[in-house]
Amino acid sequence: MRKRIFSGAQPTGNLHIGNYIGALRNWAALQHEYDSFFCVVNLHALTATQDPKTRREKTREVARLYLAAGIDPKVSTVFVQSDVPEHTELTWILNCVTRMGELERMTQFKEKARKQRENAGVGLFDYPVLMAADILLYQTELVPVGQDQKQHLELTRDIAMRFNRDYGETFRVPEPFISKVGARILALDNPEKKMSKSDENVNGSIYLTDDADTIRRKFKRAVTDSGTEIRFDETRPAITNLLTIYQLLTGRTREEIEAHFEGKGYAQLKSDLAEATVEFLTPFQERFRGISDEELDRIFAAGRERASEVARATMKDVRERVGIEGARI
Ligand code: ATP
Ligand code: LTN
Repeated sequence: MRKRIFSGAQPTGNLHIGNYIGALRNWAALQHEYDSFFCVVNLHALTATQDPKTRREKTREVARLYLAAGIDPKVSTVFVQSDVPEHTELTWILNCVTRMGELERMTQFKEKARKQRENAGVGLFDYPVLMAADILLYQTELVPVGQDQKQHLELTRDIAMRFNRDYGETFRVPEPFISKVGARILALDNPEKKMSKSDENVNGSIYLTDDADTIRRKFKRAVTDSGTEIRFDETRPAITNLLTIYQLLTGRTREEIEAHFEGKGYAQLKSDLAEATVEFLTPFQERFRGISDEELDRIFAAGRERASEVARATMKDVRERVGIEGARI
């Protein structure tokens, strides 16, 4: 049997090139090697404020972006989290083996709750447990994600190991897959933060649906470091970020890129980067627009069926392990 991968993105905001480079790109590359599950995590999106209509539309949009990024529904299972109720059922059971202290240490929760601790939703606090349930339900081997999800993956592993210790071998303990280059693309307006779809400043991100003029304008405004040399240099995060985007969208090597920009200025880098991004996103957006509603419905229906099959088998085992199989046998 092929080893499994599972990953997902939230249908909140607009997906950006950071999401593509850090996640979607790797999913598409790994799908031929692994039995792959790609989920639109709309239950996670409930932790963000969003009206139901937008949530519904974004769920479909995110799935279309998966497909545009090269995820092939004939090869991979593409589905919507809320279509498989086992995700929430397992979350409850895992809640009972997860500790408050573990969730309190999650940096994403700390950042998102900020000073609003008392008013933060319980869902936001519990978010990593739902994520653990997503992963463990499918007996996942590998989870391709960006750097920001590393801590959540470590928690998932701890929960799996604790459950296995207390109730017997039930879950496969997953490994993160975080690529060495591009796992943390930085915001264009502030290289101290990651590019984020919940950032209110839209100029910090290149969205996968941005048009050519918007892309050119955003890169033109991008913050740069002091100095003039254009090369990969850890001590100059802004330039290195722009070069990394260029590297991963064009597929050129670092040496080629540094040679290409030798003696050139920041303006040239920004304009070449904008053109490379437009060149990449033009066919991407054509694929995105080319997916009909009917096709998407068929993909979701097939995905739901395949995902449910695996999720039900895991839940049957889990229910027995914890002794709640009851009348459902
Ligand atoms: P938000 O910033 O609003 O929390 P997000 O941009 O992190 O959202 P998610 O849906 O939570 O979006 O993430 C989808 C995937 O993209 C995850 O695997 C995440 O690690 C990855 N990712 C998100 N931002 C970046 C980034 N700036 N660079 C690389 N990968 C990223
Ligand atoms: N928390 C993730 C999204 C996510 C996920 C998952 C990623 C939810 N469930 C399972 C990998 C595996 C994020 O990117 N913010």
